Amino acid sequence: MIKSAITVSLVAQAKGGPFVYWDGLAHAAASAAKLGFDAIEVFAPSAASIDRPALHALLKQHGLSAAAFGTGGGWLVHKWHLTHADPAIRSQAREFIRAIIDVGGEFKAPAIIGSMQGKAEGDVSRDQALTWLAEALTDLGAHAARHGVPLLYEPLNRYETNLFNTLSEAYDFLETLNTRNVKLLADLFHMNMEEVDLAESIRKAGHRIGHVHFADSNRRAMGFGHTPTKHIAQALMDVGYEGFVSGEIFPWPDPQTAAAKTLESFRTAFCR
Ligand code: LER
Ligand code: MN
Repeated sequence: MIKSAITVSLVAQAKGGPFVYWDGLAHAAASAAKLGFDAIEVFAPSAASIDRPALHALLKQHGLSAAAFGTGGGWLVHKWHLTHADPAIRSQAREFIRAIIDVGGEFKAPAIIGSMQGKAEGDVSRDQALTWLAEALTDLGAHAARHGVPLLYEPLNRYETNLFNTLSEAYDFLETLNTRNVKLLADLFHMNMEEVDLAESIRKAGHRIGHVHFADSNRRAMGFGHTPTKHIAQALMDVGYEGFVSGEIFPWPDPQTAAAKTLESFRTAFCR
């Protein structure tokens, strides 16, 4: 069963970014449940900032799950990432993510490595950055496995990273790791910029896809841009995808309209 999710940001520094709800976990859970979502995806400033007992209670009260936990707060708040030239910063980035994996594990939800992958710049060559990324993903992927959840690696568009921009490049890289527990996050917004054919790329990545960010071509709710939703949904169903399809989008024209449009497009595309 493919399930629906919608994002909530608890990170003040992310203001203006692609997250739907901004007014805390209680507001997000109540709003998402009212519309009929299966889950919420949480973007928090740190593991410690997540009120776990409150989140457990809210999810239970509203009949929701946690779909995933973003780790990009480590970049936005501290400017840490996994391929930074400074070993102390790389290590802080890794421990920041490890702590979010531990919180996610408690909710049976994976952590996402998106902006925390960093990029090759200055004296750091791409080869060097990829060596550090491989070490970090192997370590953190094995850590996530102890909780019985995968770790999600997200290729980003060229303006956000020069490591991997497409699913197939990232797929080949993940195949070289000493763990099978790192899955791909297919963000349809990034893919719209970088892939030749989104549905075909999804078919090729197949079983490696562990999560989907459901965004239209302009990063608004699916249905507010020109992405061919039906083809993409068909490809996900054909490869037997069973995870969450999560609206990581701008809250345009307002959060509840964006969320409602996401769910309407989700149901049209997947519930047949
Ligand atoms: C994170 O999921 C993402 O898609 C990046 O663009 C960071 O915002
Ligand atoms: Mn994303």
